[in-house]
Amino acid sequence: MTDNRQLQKMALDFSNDPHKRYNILTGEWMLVSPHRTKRPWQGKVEKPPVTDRPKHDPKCYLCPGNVRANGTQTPVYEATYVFNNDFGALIPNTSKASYKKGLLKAAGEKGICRVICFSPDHSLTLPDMSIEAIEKVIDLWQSEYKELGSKKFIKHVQIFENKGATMGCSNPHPHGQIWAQSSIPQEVVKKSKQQKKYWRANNQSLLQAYLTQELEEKERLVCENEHFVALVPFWAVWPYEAMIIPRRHFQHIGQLTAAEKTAYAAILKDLTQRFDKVFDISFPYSSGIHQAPTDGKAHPEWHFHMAFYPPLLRSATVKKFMVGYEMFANPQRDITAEMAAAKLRG
Ligand code: H2U
Repeated sequence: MTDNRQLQKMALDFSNDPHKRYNILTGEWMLVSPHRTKRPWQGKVEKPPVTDRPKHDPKCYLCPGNVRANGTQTPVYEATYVFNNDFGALIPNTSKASYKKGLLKAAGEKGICRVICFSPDHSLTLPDMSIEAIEKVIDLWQSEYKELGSKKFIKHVQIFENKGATMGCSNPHPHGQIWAQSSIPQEVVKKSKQQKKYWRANNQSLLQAYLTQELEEKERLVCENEHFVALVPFWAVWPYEAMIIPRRHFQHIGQLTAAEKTAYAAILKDLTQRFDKVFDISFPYSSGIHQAPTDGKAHPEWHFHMAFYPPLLRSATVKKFMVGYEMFANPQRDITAEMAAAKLRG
């Protein structure tokens, strides 16, 4: 047998061989190049300056009692506070007309954008907050999903958080956003399609089956409690990408039991605390909740989950950029999902 044929017969070594991995939720492939972690340059390990933030910043528009850009006064709220984004990317009163001319297509998009303050305390981030305080954030996510989702023209409610200046976040006050819109955005369309296909063929949720396999294999698990598991998905593209999956199959945040709500708050705290320990800084990320669209249809295939995409790679100051090959071909990563999970577990 030639050397080449012998190589082809050998099993894949995830920790050394360049390989592709399949994302079961989107149906897309990504590239893993673990051998590159052995290259001599491992990046800087400097700590950025420690930023001590006051509990109340008179210049912060999200702090209780302060004034927003449009002159509205933020009330003296005690736990959470939500308001319509003054510069929303989507607005409710706009044309829904569609446009088609030759090959060119466009369509009006209606929506509502909101900003959610997680806490009146300017100095905190989610991992610093108590489980009880995080539960109040979940309460608000639930009521917003319900209220916005019940509007006839809203087909999808995207709840997310951009944390840290590295992620383009404009204000360190603990906050997240909601963009609700009149069509289903494309990441959700992809995930709906993949989950539906699996549900129809197996009468089981795709993520339920995936979670069962990950709980057996263990190497990508980060932390878990009675109702939720946090893991680095097999197909993760961001260095410390993670996903929170409920053990029970339910479609949306409105279906959490009281015990599940507490467990969800606890795992949010646990995972985000682990992130902060990776490089000993407040870890930047974008996180988002993926759940059933609010288009009035039943979505038995949907399995609620939350994804975290943190950009930091080698240190507090070395960030991964999705550029070059990743813009023109596929996402790619060097450290494997298994290495990242081991670091987050540790
Ligand atoms: P980020 O910091 O996550 O980008 O979000 C803050 C949002 O707050 C941003 O979308 C809004 C911005 O439009 N905002 C207001 O609604 N009112 C203000 O007075 C300032 C910022």
